[in-house]
Parts: sequence; structure tokens; C-alpha cells
Amino acid sequence: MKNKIISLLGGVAVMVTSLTALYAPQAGAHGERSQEPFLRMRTVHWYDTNFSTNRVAVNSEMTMTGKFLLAEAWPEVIMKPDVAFLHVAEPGPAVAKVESWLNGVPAAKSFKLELGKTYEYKIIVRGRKPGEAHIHPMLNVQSAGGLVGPGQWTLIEGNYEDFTYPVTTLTGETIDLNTYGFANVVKWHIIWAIPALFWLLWWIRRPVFIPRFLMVQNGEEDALITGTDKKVAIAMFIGTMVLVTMSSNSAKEAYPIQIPLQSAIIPVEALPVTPQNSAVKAKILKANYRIPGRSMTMTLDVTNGSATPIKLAEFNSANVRFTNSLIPTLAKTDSAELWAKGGLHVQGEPTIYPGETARLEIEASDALWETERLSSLIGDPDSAFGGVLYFHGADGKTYMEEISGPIIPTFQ
Ligand SMILES: [Cu+2]
Repeated sequence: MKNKIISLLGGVAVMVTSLTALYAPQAGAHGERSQEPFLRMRTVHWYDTNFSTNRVAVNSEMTMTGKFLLAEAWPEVIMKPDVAFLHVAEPGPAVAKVESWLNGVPAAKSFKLELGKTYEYKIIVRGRKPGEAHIHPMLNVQSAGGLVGPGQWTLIEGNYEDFTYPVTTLTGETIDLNTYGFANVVKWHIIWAIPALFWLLWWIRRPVFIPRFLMVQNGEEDALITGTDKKVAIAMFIGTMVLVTMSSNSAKEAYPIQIPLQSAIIPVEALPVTPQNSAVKAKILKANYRIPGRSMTMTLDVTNGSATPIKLAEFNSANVRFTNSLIPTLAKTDSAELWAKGGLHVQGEPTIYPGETARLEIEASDALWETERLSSLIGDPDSAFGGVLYFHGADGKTYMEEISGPIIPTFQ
């Protein structure tokens, strides 16, 4: 009876396991939402993101441009962007990066960036693998990982076989990076695999582990390595040295001009601080996240140091844009953005006059808190939020101010 139950349970387990093989839904994203909220809310504030197109043919180009502000509230637990590299986040080799620029400086190497400063980037990519891909600009920070910007669904059309990546080397030769050196890589892997495999087989053809362990235990370790073993080892050593010298010589012959891989860190100047982003100051007095309402409330004092009346238009955090419900003219800026339209409610006098300090009670609510998995910030040992406030001035300019602070969850 007992055995019957066990075999029945076993059968069910096998069936369930095999059924999971039939259910393999398409992955709709590539992990950007699984990043901890503090990594998205308090590191890189991306804005003015623009993709030149959302359809790109294999071998044609798409340009991503935009700016980012590095948060002053950068989390203590991750490294500062002392070594940062501008790149693209994409699911597999959908596009190939052709060029990248940071504040007009070529971004082929890493940069040392400063917190609280603004940078402008440009990344040019080339369509590679046909299909639909979610593509983002990304800042890789050493030991912090990839911090991704807004993503756009991009259709890559054409044939994968047609992909080429022509570049002109410093010696004036034009090569296709997609295939360049591939045969050579395969050849040298095979050449090295032969002695490696021989050496492995030489030892494992004899009894391993337990018998050898027992021989060592019995004091017979001298019998483990024979005279032939020693001769083969010497031959292998000499052979390896000869092979290393030969491969080095053959590379020098084939490529007489060589330079090492470049790995320096380039200095780059941040964008100059404009009066727009220094004139308005905001101080957070209190912030709560209400779990059932999926809304965040903040009390803050805003000091208008500019010469024009201003109104709070947007709160932007982790690439989610909450816009003021009372300013209906605010529009979607691009197809990539996550927009909580009318998700920002401001209580109190909406206009702040020059020289005035006003207390604002604001509420940012939308299901995006949940769908973008930002609400999990309440699970952090250091529950804190960050973001950027955008004020619209009567002079037509936009005034930005970074905000951050602790946040307390409310469960009712
Ligand atoms: Cu994505």
C-alpha cells in the first residue's frame, strides 16, 4: 500500500515537471523591474530621453539621446560612480553599439562622474537581430551594476545573416567586426584543447579519487606517479612553452602593429549648473507610502529663488513620471516613458511666487507603484525614496530639484 502511494506520488511529480516544459511564456521584460527600488529611485535620474525611431532595419542606425542627473542621495551601500561606463540594456544582441558620447566626449572608456551633476549622452546603435526588443540607455557603475534608463520597444527588421559591422582600424584597414578574427579564435581554441584533453585523459584513464586516496593512506604514494608520467609531464611543459612562443610569434607576424586594450578612466566635465536647476529648493518634512492606495504622500517646503512664479508640474522617480492633474497640457514626451497621467495631486496654493516659501502637500498615486515594483521599497532596511520635482515657471522654463528622504509605510 505504502509503495503504491509512493509510486503514485512519483508519477504525479514526473507529470507536473514534464508539463512545465510545455508552458514557457515569452519573457516580456529583462529584469529592470526586479532591481531594488533604492537602486532605481536614488541613483540615476534620467530625463529628456529620446529615441530617434522605434523601427530600425538590420544595419541601419538608431540614436538615443538624453540627460541624467546623478542623485546626491546616492545609497551608502553601493559604490559611487568613480568608474562608470555608458552602455545599452537590451535582451541579447538585438542592436550593436556603434558610438557613444558623454557631454561631447567619446565614451569608449569609463568615466569618473560626480554626484549631484548633470550629464548629457548620445548613443548610436545598429540594428542586428530581427525581432522586438526593449532597449534602454544604461549606466554601468563599478560594483553597483547596470542602472537602466527608460526603455523603448523597438522593432528590428530584416535578416540576421545580413548583419555587418564595418570599421576602419587605425592602420586604415576596413574590417567587419561581426566576423573578424572568428576563424582564428576557433583555430586557437582547438589547438589548445588538444594538449589539454590529452593531459586530462592521461590522468583519468587510471583509477582516480578513492583508490588513490587509499594508496596515500597506506603510504604507497610513490607508486602513484610513474617514470613515464614524469617524462610526459616534462614533454607537456616544454610543448606548452613552445606553443606559447609560437602563438605569440604568429600573432606578431600577422598583426605587426599592436596596441594593448585601452582601460583608462577619462575625466569629463559635467554640464554647467544653470540657474534653472539651482533656483528652486525643496525640503522634505514628511513622506509616507500608503500600501492599499498605492500612493505616496509628501509634505515639503519649496522656496522659489527664481525671478518668476512657479508651479509644481511633475514628480519623477525610477523613470516613472507623475504629472500634475491640474495641468492638462502636460503631454507624453516619448513612447518609452512610464506615465502616471494626472497621478500627482497638489494641495494648497498651486503657484509659488518669487522669494516665497510655500508648504506643499502632494500625493503621487498610480498602479505603476505596484506594476513597476516600486512599492517594495517598504521592504528595505533603509526605507528611503528619491526623485526629481519639475516646476514650470511663468517664464516658460522648467526648474528641477532633486528630493530624497526616509519614507514610512502606512498599512490602512
Ligand atoms: Cu526593458
